[in-house]
Amino acid sequence: MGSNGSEAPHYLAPQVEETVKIVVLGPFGVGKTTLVRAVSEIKPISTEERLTQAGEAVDTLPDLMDKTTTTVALDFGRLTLSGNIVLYLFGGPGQNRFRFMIDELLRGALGAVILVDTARTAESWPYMDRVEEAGLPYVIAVNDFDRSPSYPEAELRQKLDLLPSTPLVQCDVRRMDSAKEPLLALVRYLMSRLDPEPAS
Ligand SMILES: Nc1nc2c(ncn2[C@@H]2O[C@H](COP(=O)(O)OP(=O)(O)OP(=O)(O)O)[C@@H](O)[C@H]2O)c(=O)[nH]1
Ligand SMILES: [Mg+2]
Repeated sequence: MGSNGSEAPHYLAPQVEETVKIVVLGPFGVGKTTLVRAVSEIKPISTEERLTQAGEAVDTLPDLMDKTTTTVALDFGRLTLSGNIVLYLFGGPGQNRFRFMIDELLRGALGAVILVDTARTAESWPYMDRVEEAGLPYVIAVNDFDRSPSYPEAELRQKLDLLPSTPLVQCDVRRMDSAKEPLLALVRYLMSRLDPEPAS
C-alpha cells in the first residue's frame, strides 16, 4: 500500500495514511454500479448509458426488468475506513464490448472484488482469470438476488474453483452496510498477505 504521509491531498482527512485502489468487476448487471453507489462517501461518478432495443441481442439480462442503463466506462467512488485507510473504488463495465477498459482499471490496483450471481456463476470466471493474470488478489462477493439459488459455501467454492484462502462473502449490494462487507474482507485479505503471521 502506498503511504500518503504529508503529501495527502487537502481534501482528505489529515490522518489518512493509506490509499488503496480497488476494482469491482463482474458480469453484466451483477450489481457493480449499485455497490459503488451504495458505499461511496462522495457523489459517485458513473458512466451510464441507456440500454437500447438494438442491444438486446447481445445484452442478455434475464429477470432484471428495472435495469435500464449499463456502464460504458467505469464507476468511481471513495470510502474511508477507520479514519486512516481510503479506498478508491473503480467499478468496471460488464458488457463484452467494453472489456478493454478492464485492463486499464486494473493498473495500479491492489485488489479486486468480483461479484457473482449464483444463477450464472460461470459468467464471473473470465473476470477471475483476468485478475489472476494481473497477479492481483481478489475476493468473491455473491450478490444475493432473490431469484437466484443458494448454495452451501463449499459447493459454491467448488463451482468457482476457489483457493481455500480466497475470501467468499455474501452481500446485498443495495444496502450500504452489506455492500461494505466484501471491501472490508478484501482489505483484511490484503493485510494478511502483507503480514501473514502478525506478532501476537
Ligand atoms: N433483486 C435484487 N436486485 C438487485 C440486487 N442488486 C442489484 N439489483 C438490481 O440489479 C441491477 C444491477 O444493476 P447495476 O448495478 O447497474 O449492475 P452492473 O453490474 O453495474 O451492470 P453493468 O454495468 O451494466 O454491467 C439493478 O437494477 C439493481 O437494482 C439485489 O441484490 N437483489
Ligand atoms: Mg455498471
